[in-house]
Amino acid sequence: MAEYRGALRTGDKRFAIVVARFNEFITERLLAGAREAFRDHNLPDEAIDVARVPGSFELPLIAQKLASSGDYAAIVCLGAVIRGETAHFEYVAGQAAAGIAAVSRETGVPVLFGVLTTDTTEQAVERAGAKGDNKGYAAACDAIEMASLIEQLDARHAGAPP
Ligand code: INI
Repeated sequence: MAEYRGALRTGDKRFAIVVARFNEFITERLLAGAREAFRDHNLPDEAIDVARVPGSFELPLIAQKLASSGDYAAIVCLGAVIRGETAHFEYVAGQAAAGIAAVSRETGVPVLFGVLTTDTTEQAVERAGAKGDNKGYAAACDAIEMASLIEQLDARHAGAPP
């Protein structure tokens, strides 16, 4: 029996972050958290590209463009959808989640869902705090783990008989 587990090692991989400008005071904190997580795992700033989109609804399209470039080991999507602010919360949050999941499956590149979906602004602020309480930090760590797992599975597959 073989068991695979992604390691929190970045190596010479490149990562991309797509961040929504809507609720920018929250998403900038998520972005800072994601950058910090990559830095904590020895990834140089030059190995990270950041793309900004208007809102969470636009995250999947740009994630797809970046993922299909083949340049990145994983993509981190960051956004904040707050129920109190919109009657179409379900549409924005639902499409962001479904779109991000679809991009990941279609491209085979891990695309992480670092999108807060909360009832209130206060809840969003809480989840954009320091390290362990920052969903951007967590999503970047998950991106490193998933990229490593994919790398291991690809290496095993490459060595297997056809
Ligand atoms: N986008 C968000 O990221 N968060 C929100 O809370 C939000 N609200 O409240 O509407 C939101 N709307 C914008 C949406 O993501 C698109 O950018 C817009 O509809 C244009 O397509």
